[in-house]
Amino acid sequence: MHPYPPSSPVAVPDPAAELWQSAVRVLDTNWSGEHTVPSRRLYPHQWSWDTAFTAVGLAYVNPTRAWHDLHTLFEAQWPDGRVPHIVFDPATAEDDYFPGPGFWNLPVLAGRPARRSTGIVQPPLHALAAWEVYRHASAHGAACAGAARTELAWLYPRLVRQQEYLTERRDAAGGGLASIVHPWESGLDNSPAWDQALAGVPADLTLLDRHPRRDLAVSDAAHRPTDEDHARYVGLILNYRDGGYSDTELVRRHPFAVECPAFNSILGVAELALAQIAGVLGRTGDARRHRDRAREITAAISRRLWEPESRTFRARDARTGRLSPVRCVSGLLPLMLPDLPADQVEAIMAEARSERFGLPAPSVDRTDGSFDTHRYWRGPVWVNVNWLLRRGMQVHGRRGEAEQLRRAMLRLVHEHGHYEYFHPETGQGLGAPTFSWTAALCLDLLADRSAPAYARAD
Ligand code: 2M8
Repeated sequence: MHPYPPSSPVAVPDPAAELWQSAVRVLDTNWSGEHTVPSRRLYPHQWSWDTAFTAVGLAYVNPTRAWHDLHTLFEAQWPDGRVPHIVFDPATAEDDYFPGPGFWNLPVLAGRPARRSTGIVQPPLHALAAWEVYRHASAHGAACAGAARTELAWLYPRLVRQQEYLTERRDAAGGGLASIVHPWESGLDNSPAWDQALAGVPADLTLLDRHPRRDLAVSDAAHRPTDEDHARYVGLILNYRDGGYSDTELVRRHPFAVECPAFNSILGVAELALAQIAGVLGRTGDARRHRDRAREITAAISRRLWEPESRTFRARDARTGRLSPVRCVSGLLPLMLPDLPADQVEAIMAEARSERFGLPAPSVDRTDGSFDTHRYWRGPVWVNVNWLLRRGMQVHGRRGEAEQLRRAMLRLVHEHGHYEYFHPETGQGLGAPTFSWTAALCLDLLADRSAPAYARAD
């Protein structure tokens, strides 16, 4: 075991104290000895965007561990800049999680990191997380700020390479946005936002005989993706893997390439966080360049992912140019971008308050035929995306709704526990019961520091 002591209890007033302490216990339980896992049974390795969300909460109770988690993730960064969506724990058996390291069968690349990983990515939330951990440390005196600045200096060039990989190699359609090559890259795995694009991907069920599902051994099948979708997921990995994880000519060579509004909004927010980090590191020119990039990404989202008839943001199939017909929570997340045109900000706020969503927002429009109260990203409420939505409300000065959402999330977790996701009508906890990002973000919501309202880039 790594020698970190358990996180120190922090005195906070009731009734928040009970919730705070339970969140800290979840984070301690999910410490593997080398990194934080999302949950012990279902997800026994280190996940990419989970690491970022978890760091935001660890900043309050164990900042050393927050930096350590970011380090272990970025130590597995590929030479081309991609940060893998899972870094495998060598102490965990191959068949404890599917698809494990053997299945990914990484190519030998010059300078490839020693740790075994997957070859796909997840939303690049790490610059924002690093900025939040630094911001917290810098409020605790010069010594803390100095140590945190050293961490930022180590991470900064790696975070920049992560952005370059996504903006250069993943711009499959050439329109200025990154494409995901697998639904898992969105983090919103089985969202109906991918159904139209996935319809063209063969669902070869014989793949499941050769590669049995592991998730169904530890969770309810009614909550997880269907076998058909799972077979498509496996087939997509095989195609990408057998192409050497190359991103050249993706649209021609790979059957799934989609521009997700949430993924690209996070890409834009990462540039704004990098601008702040560059400022702390005294890199004024770089800070300006990051702000320009954020503005360009925002403009591309506004232009390419906006569906004018419904006045909503949708996922766009990079191969066909078609927008997804389903309204999903991912379409609300461009709100995080401070330079989003006012008209689109208003439309997102109206959508979030409407009967289709409401606060906290379910993962899918409640009135859509694909809405499913139990199945993972096809209806349930997730704390992480609502936390991002709340940041968007803060960025645009929507204090009333941001506070309403904060209270709704805390009530959900207080009443039901630190679950992975929640029934969108009853609030019942679903999925893994002691889930890291729910606990970590709960700490941030309890502390309720006002998020930095990134100034409009000028
Ligand atoms: C879920 O995804 C993994 C695959 O990456 C899975 O279903 O096995 C998603 O909720 C994803 O967003 C999350 O990062 C991961 C670990 O919590 O679980």
